[in-house]
This record gives sequence, C-alpha cells and structure tokens, in this order.
Amino acid sequence: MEATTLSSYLVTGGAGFIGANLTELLLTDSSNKVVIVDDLSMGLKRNIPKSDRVTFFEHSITDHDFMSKLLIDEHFDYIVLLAAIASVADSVERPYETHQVNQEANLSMLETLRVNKIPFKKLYFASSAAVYGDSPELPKKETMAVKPLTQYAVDKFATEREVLNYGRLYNMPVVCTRFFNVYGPKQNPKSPYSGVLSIMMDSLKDGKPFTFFGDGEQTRDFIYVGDVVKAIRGLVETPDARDDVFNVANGQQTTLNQVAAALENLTGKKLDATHKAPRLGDIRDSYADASKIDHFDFMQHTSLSEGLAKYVASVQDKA
Ligand code: UD2
Repeated sequence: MEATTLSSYLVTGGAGFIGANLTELLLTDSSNKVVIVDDLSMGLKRNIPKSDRVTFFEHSITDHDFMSKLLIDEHFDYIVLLAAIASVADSVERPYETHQVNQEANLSMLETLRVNKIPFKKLYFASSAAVYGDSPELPKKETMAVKPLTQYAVDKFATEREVLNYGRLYNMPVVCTRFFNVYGPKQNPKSPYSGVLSIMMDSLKDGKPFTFFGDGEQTRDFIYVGDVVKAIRGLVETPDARDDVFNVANGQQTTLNQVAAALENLTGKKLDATHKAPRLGDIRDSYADASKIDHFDFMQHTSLSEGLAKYVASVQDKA
C-alpha cells in the first residue's frame, strides 16, 4: 500500500553536481523516490545519496532502448533531464558526441513519451545561459534574442525549444531553466571544465597554483546550488509553472577577483595566482535578470557571502 503513495522522480545526470544535490533534497521528503540514470562520465558514484528510495542505473541516456523501456515500464511522476556533456570546451572538441547526448538523447525520450502516450506530472529540462552567447546586452533576459555560439549552446537551445514544443503541440506539462554559474558542494574540481569557483577552492585547499584566464575582472552571476535545486523542485511540483523557460541566477554581477578575495578571507589562505590570456570564446560579462522566476515563493537567493561560507565549510568537512 505504502509504495503507491510515493512520488517517483527520474533524474538523468543524478550523480552529477546539480543532480546529486537535487536527489539529496528530494529524499528529505519521505514520500519521494528517485531513479537515477548516469553514465558517470562527469558524475561521481559517491555523490549519490545512500537510500533504499534511490535506484541507480549506470547507463548513458543515449541508449535509446534502455531509456524507452525505463520510461514505459516505470511510472514517473516527474522527469528531470539534467544529464549532459556539461563542458562548452568539450563540445567544441567533440561536437557530434555532445549533440548526441545533449540533444538527440533528450529528443528520443520526448518521442518515447509521446508515441506511447505515457502520462506524467511534469518534465523539466536544464538549459543554459550559454544560449545568450556574447551579446553585450545586460542583464540577460529570457525575452532577448539568443546567440548560441558553440555546439553546447546550440544543443541546449534546440532541446529547450523541443521540450517547449512538445508541451505546446502534444499538451505535455513541461518547464525549462537557463542556469547561470552554479557553485557549491559536490562540484568535481578535478575536471578542467569544472566551475571556476570549485577550481579556486581546490587550489586554496591544496596550496596549488590557480590560473586566472585574463585579469580576473570578468564578471559572472554566481548562484548557490541549494537555491538551484529548490528552484527545480519548485518548478516541477508547481502545476502552474509550465510551458516556459526561466533564468536561474542571483541577478548580481561579481568579478572573479571579488570571489577570490572572499574565499581567501574565509579560508585564511592566500591564492597562489598566475595570469594567462583569456580563454578562447570566453565572454567578459554575464549576469541575469532573474525577476521572472522570482515571482515564485520557492525561489530563494542565498547571498554570495553566505553561499561561499557554506561551500567552504562543506569542503573543509571532507578534508
Ligand atoms: C558557464 C558554464 C557553462 C555554460 C556557460 C554559459 C560552468 C562550470 N560552466 O561557463 O556550462 O553554461 O557558463 O555562458 O558553470 N576561469 C579562470 N580560471 C579557471 C577556470 C575559469 O580564470 O581555472 C575563468 C574563465 O575563463 C571565465 C570564468 O572564470 O572567464 C568563469 O568560467 P567557468 O568555466 O566557471 O564558467 P563559464 O561562465 O565560462
């Protein structure tokens, strides 16, 4: 009897940075169970919370037969599509492979749902601020013209549109977000494509050199992962939040130098910093107009100082 009262989530990419934080949050509600599909290409098995309400499949979402069978056989109330080759640089090196994961695999899942008339309460897809490209217009707003400049950005934008079109054309309940620069616990700093903040933190912790690509005065809109996963949960569990795309950001512009100073302050350590030329294709400034998602009560904004303090504490706990 009890099993029928559980809400079931499919989280693709559930061993990754954002997926694992989301799974942890979902499990705090004892009426949720989570199925994770992750090929561990970027995610880490140790990120997955241990619970009898979590089922983990080490599988690529590009395995059409596996994903179709899973969607048909299981009943998922909520489908959260986070699995991706998350590196813009990787997509430049391996455009077709990125496309297969970031776009084709997701389209294939949408088709399985449509063709088999599989009911669900909400499907969510994580798009990216990358879709705005290097447009100098700030802050970035959802209604702005997009300028996807890499395969990564093209696939994120295409999939976001496909998800919204499936919602419109086939009456599926769907919602998408565009993430800005997410930071916090469980981000894998060992990947060269990891977020700058986790690389900086790792350098401080281990006394390793850190390279600024450029003068460190470039700006980003950093958002704490705890706020991001609450936004995802809020969007999928709010029936009215559908058929739309939302920026997920703090709406604040911070330089890398400011972040470095704050982390030095919190850790009491000095960054061993060097400078190199800016990364090819790097954008100088980015921040969001986050007012659209702020209409929802579930959207929270942890301040950068509070978020960095939580992040530093989580890294020091593990040391
Ligand atoms: C972020 C996303 C990316 C995509 C993009 C859209 C992350 C990790 N990546 O890329 O997936 O959505 O936004 O615009 O969130 N930097 C250094 N030293 C380092 C690493 C980075 O100086 O060791 C600089 C880098 O050159 C850039 C800034 O830090 O100017 C932020 O880099 P990032 O890789 O964290 O994120 P971003 O904004 O390029």
